[in-house]
Amino acid sequence: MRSTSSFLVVANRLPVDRVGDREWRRSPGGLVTAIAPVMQRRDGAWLGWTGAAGEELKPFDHDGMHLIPVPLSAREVELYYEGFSNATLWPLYHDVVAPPVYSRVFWDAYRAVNERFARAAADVADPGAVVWIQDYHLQLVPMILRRLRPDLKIGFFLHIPFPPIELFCQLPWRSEIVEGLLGADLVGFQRPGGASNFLRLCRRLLGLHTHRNEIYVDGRTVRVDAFPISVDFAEFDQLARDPRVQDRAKEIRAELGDPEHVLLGVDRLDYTKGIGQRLKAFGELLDEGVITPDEAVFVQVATPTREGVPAYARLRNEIELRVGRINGEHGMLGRQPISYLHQSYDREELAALYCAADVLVVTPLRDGMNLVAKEYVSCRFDLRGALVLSEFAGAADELRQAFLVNPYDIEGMKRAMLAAMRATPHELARRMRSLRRRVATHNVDKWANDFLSALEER
Ligand code: GDG
Repeated sequence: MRSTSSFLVVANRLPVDRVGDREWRRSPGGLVTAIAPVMQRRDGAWLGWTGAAGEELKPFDHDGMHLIPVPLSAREVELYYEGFSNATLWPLYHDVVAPPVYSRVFWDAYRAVNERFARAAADVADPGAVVWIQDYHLQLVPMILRRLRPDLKIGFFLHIPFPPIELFCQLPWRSEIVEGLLGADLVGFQRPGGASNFLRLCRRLLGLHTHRNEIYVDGRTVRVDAFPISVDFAEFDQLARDPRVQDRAKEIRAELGDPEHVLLGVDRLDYTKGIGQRLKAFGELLDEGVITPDEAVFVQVATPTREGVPAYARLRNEIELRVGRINGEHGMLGRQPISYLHQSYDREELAALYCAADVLVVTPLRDGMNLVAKEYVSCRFDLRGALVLSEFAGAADELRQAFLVNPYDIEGMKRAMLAAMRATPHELARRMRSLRRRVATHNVDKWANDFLSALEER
């Protein structure tokens, strides 16, 4: 087996999930789909955690990818992953929509784990290799790795928003994080706003000199830019055209009682996603009699996530209380206005749900991009279906023909849901055609190629 590689991806998780005790399956999702071909072409390797605490595995090959496990103890999962990553950085970077926890114990674990990832990468990178580090879990890796291996080309991409300086500066370890990121040659963000927040922070907090989208630090320049991530348009388009998926979509509508309008939400059960706000808006439309439960049904898939973090357990209770109230007040025997599913589904079922839905409601309070919105658009080859989309999702920069909403404005959301339900087929087709053009030409391959070409130009 190879011991070094010329292309490395470093991410919190390996791109595989366990099936049974010994088998692995490639994780669903665009990131793996986009990067796998590059890995195969360049004989690359992927470093990350397997998802099981305390597990120490040797490197292995799966599905044409060379995978290098980085171990985490149960305590590190609690402090670095659930703690600093998901109870500190996640809320801080999402506009502080939940209060971030600032804990020195979390921070110490975050630093130690970042050091381990950096050392693991340094050990397996060929001279001059390209290393692509992913996301908020690993923001210290670029600088640690640069100190160990100044010969490498290092790129970093942040999948979540980068907050304005006024919020970021709450973080007791703000300078360390910024210095960590500055170890990269290229730092990529989802939106131009994230890139400019970071540039401003470098000037104001560290007094660095910047020119356009470059930062001068220790005799090097670091380039900062926006690279909006996307989905595999062709794959979703093809999946949606599959007669089995189309049949299943019809079946779903029948199971829901063939209402006039099916509204759909698909999210991890996360407090940034605005699930409560959209259900409140839908509930008020029912309360006011503007829509009836015969006419419109809301399907909310809320995939279980981060259940070890207390804020997520609280959110689950709040959402389930709200669903219970609305269904209790407006349901009938055997018919409920909200179908709430705290489960995850395979891709075919997800595509069938997208095809069955007249309106996809995506209302995050803040979201790096939101791939669900782009997946829905990719599935609607029939040019039907409306997208209600929060202006606080990165996707709103590109998907201008959606029904754009402010998720804090409940009246505005009610109006947008109604407008989406009542739009003429002609208007829906016009909007969907334009949305599809954008996603088809800006798919996940383009994202990966744009980032890697920019990195290699350095
Ligand atoms: C982060 C950023 C950014 C969901 N339920 C099921 C399922 N999913 C899949 C969706 C979609 C993915 O999970 C969710 O992606 P999002 O982009 O919507 O949101 P995050 O998980 O928060 O992702 C986000 C993204 O990173 C990429 O950079 O866009 O802003 O927060 O692909 O389809 N997939 C399956 N079953 C489910 O039940 N198979």
